[in-house]
Amino acid sequence: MELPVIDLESYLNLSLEMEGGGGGCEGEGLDRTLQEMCSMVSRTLRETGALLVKDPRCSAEDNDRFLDMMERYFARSDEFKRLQTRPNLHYQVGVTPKCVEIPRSLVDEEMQEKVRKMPEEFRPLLPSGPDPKWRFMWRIGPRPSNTRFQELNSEPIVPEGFPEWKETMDSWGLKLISAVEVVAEMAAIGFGLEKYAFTTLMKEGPHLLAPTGSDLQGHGQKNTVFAGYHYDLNFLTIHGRSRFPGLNIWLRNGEKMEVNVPIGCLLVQAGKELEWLTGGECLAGMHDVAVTDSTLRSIEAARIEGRSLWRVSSTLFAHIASDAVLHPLGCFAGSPLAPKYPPICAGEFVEQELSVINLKGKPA
Ligand SMILES: O=C(O)CCC(=O)C(=O)O
Ligand SMILES: [Fe+2]
Repeated sequence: MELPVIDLESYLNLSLEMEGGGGGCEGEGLDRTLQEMCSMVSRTLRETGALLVKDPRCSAEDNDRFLDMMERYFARSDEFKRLQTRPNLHYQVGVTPKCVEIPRSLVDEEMQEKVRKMPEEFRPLLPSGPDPKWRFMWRIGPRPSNTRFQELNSEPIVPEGFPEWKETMDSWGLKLISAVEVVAEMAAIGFGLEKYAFTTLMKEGPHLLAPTGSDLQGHGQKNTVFAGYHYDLNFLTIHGRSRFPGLNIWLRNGEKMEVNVPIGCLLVQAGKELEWLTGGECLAGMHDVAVTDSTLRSIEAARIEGRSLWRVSSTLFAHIASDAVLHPLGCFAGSPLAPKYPPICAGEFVEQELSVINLKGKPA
């Protein structure tokens, strides 16, 4: 099974035409096409926990510029990178060194039990320790001036020798946010909710651009797990294409699938906040990142071409605003599973999730 690619440009154009008043039969046709595209988004998220999209505002060149800078950064010495760590701020800004982040499957016994019962061909590799990947955290977008969940008051960290850092992070991060907002609108329509049901809740959310850096030179052996089996606790995660494959997702039917992101496309994944808002209609997508046969082939190609052997993901965690209340929305309020998703402030939910993996500052 291949994930379909959703063209956000068609949605943007069609909704503009609709607003322009495509009346009568033509309007109904537009309406139907738009509805079908949105149903495709919600159906794919529900069945696979993931979605491929193409957004003309997020070009392959933008992604490359971001990856080039991050490859250069992660290639610097551990000693240099450790200058950007803020353990006292729970790594909420700056770099998180390798072997600090704890994947949920390492500490969640219920999850481990489920994994053990999975058929062998789809069973993830259970991690034996923290993830050997690095990560850089950079906040994106405005935060509320008045909130019950004040983020630690810290300036963003800019590594020395990277004059383009702020502009590159902000511009790529904001582009990814615009794309994820369109997906959120389409998903809301597809799930039968009001168009802005999700995006209103995302306003001033604690969004984080949080690229990972995995050293394939030092840890390039088959089956090395860079990010142990987990779900993301935020609303929707969006990534630009990585230069090395390795991300596996688990479909709702239990099958495992390696994701192949075509050039110029973005990958979106359903997080736990989306699961909450849909009362379990759309579950948070389980995934991991490991060295697979296709990663090995890409490593070989990169070696021959003399390219960087750092696998960079341009992960952005889009969140629901901390003060907004998570609860099953609209038609999902009456679903039989709704009692599993009682109302809770998104900020409190995030704190609760982080306390399980025992890392206050980890976003997802
Ligand atoms: O490195 C990646 O491609 C994604 C890692 C991941 O799943 C995460 O950061 O939550
Ligand atoms: Fe993840």
